[in-house]
Amino acid sequence: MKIGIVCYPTFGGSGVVATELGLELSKRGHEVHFITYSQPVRLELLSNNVHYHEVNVPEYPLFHYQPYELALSSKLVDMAKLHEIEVLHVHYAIPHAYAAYMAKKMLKEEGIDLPIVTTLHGTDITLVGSHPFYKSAVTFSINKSDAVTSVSQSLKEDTIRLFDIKRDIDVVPNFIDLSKYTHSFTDCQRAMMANDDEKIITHISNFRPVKRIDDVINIFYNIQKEIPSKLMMVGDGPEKEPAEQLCKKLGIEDKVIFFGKSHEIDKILCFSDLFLLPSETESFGLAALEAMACGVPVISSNTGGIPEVNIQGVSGFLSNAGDVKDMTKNALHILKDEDVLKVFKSNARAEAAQFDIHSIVPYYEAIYKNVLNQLSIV
Ligand code: GMT
Repeated sequence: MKIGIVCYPTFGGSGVVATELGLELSKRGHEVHFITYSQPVRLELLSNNVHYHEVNVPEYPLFHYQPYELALSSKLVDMAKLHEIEVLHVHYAIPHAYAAYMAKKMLKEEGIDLPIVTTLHGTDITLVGSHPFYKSAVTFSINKSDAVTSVSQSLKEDTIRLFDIKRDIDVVPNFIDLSKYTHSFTDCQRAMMANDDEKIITHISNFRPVKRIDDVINIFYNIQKEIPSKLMMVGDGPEKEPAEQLCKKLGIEDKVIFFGKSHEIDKILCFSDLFLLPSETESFGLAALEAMACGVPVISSNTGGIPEVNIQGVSGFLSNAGDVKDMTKNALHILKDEDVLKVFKSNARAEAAQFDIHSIVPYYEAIYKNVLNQLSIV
């Protein structure tokens, strides 16, 4: 199949999932065309089967807001015609599903049918999409897609609760290529980060308020009072600077390393003992899954789709968002006893195996085939 993929090319989970999906589809013999405003961060190798088309938005002083959706839908029309793209898979409803619908309509005028598959990722529904300023357009774009998927059951339920949805939503969970996370402990450069007697705790995110970064720091503050430990903070965003200030205020700045954005999260995770994800809401929690794939247990909140990934008492523990005390207690339970830690590490990896890329990607292929079959029926 010739598949177009639209996504945010940044470090966010939706862009990572879209990129990994495209790469896997190309390995399975499909021709994949990424159409985005810059090269997706995890798209390093282009090949015969993987193409990248940049969407450019010319600056014009009349516009207070440059019309990205317009440029994207024009580019989608041009690329669909030039490369005979058969299916368009858009990740993150805003504005991708909307631009895709416009492209579909324009192509229809020329006698070309282009089915649209929309994958909902989380904030496009729970935080941004349900805002009254966007809601009508998001509802319309979801209802007009030929197939809609959500990355967790919880997100599907949120979508049905928040919008007037008139069509089915298939749950296709996020996935991970386990073979990329198979470092043995000796490959890891642990000694550069911590002493042998110190535990390594890690958090990875885009440092937005929804991630509750203060909770990450406060949980670590409590842990390090009882167990020698270091905190690895990976990523960047608006809450990073306040977090650095909080570490200073608490006198733990020597124990916390802020890496910024990293292309090597697997290397950081491979020497980690515990992962913290106390988010206010999280439709799936891809970062938790990546940690688990590296054999790192997870202390998280119990919101959204996290309980579908992190299993209570097995791969880690879940608490109410904001319950720093309970999260600290659970973290100490795992970290204080080497035997307990070993069991949680092994469980985390075993749970992650359910989300192996090779089991999940065929669901998307089936959805593409289905929307193409529907075209031939009509
Ligand atoms: O977490 C973010 O703020 C980024 C956002 C995104 O769009 O990349 O993540 C969402 O999609 C990820 C991939 O499906 C999910 O793993 C995250 O849980 C989800 N974030 C939220 O729901 C807050």
